[in-house]
Amino acid sequence: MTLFNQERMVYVGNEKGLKAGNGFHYYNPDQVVNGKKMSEWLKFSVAYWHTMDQRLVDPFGDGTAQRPWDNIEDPMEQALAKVDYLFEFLDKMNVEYFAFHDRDLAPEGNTLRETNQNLDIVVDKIVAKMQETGKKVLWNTSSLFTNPRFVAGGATAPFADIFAYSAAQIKHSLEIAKRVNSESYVFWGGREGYESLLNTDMKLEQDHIAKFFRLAKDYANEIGYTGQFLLEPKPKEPTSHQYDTDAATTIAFLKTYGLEKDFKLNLEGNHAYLAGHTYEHEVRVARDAGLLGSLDANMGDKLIGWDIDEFPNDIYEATLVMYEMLKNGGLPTGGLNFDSKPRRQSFDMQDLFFAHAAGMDTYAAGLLVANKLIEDRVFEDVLDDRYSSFKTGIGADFEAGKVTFKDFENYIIDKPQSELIAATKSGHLEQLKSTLNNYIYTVLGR
Ligand code: XUL
Ligand code: CO
Repeated sequence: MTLFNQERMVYVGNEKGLKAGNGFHYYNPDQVVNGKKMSEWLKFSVAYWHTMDQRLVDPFGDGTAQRPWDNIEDPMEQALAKVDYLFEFLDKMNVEYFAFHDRDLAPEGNTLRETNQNLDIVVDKIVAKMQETGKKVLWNTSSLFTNPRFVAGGATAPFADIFAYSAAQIKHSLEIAKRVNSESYVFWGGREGYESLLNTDMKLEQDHIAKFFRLAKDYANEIGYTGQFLLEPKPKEPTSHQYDTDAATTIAFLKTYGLEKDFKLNLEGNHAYLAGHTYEHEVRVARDAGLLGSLDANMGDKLIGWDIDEFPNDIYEATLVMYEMLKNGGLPTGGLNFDSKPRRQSFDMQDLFFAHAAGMDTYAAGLLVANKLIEDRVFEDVLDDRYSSFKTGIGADFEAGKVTFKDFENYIIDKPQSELIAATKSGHLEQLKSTLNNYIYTVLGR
């Protein structure tokens, strides 16, 4: 069985030409960057739901892609064949990890018991393939949003039976996480939000989902599953108001309910756009809180208002996100999961291959540039200078906790405007952006 007429992807650099398609141009897995191999910094992961299951639908049209396994009529046979294709794809792409929802893997039955039985058959095969190949699961998750029973949410549903179903479904998913040794376990609250306050008890729903998360963690502890729990923020789509709107909201939720020791964040590029933030902003917020877990590496489109899950190709964004990742000391239990799909007009099987390569090269290039920026202390020196007035005088006294509002008043009250203006400095942003561009050109031009 072969997916592509393509050879296994290896690093070729740019010596044989600049046109993409014949190997990685920047992703060189064994190249050492700041003491670690690129493959250790960049734990790339293939998303089962996109790469195996997506047919490239958009909100106005059916899928355009046809996959070879679509021709297998029996749903379980098809589900089992997809596992073979996935492992071949991982091997050809030289990607070590994958990620999945429970429902990506196998068809549902009429009861949860039947559904679990279908799922377990496929998981058995996945476990065997993992042992054979050494491939790993970055994270798994559970779909509490696709089936109509989740019309009003799963863990925030106003219906106790649906809440019960959700809890039982996650229980089984955690058992799978233990079996496949997932490095993290993700919750994306697809329908955990609301459309209108007119029929929503927001406080009750949030209390419920917080208790749900606590029960999930308790069960993980009970069965000895030690992967990192992650919440994945998104501001809207499908509900108008998702409870996990952005990194800051999600951190506030975790702290409100005392869950911050057990959860970190999985941050996605396109979700940041939808929240009106840059990707690097979201990653910075999580890093500053010590809660950066993993990255769903994709990007949005400023011209389109919905979540398009585009494969990353923006070197500027990738550089700034990799800067945050390096400053975080890496992502101990996380990686870069391509929650991404080719464009609707890129429907060939080969496009799956090109799309992943584009994403991997973009982040590899971003890593190289970010590492050089840090080596040269480009932003660090700027920040040291910009905040230097807090290192001496009144600023240092304030930092040491020695200054009251009265002291500030005494200190400042007679200073003339000219001295206050003299205390400010230019931010030199254009020069700094030009420096950033120079680093991108120069590091990648080598
Ligand atoms: C949806 C999304 C999900 C999560 C996993 O926008 O990002 O695919 O990553 O449920
Ligand atoms: Co995602």
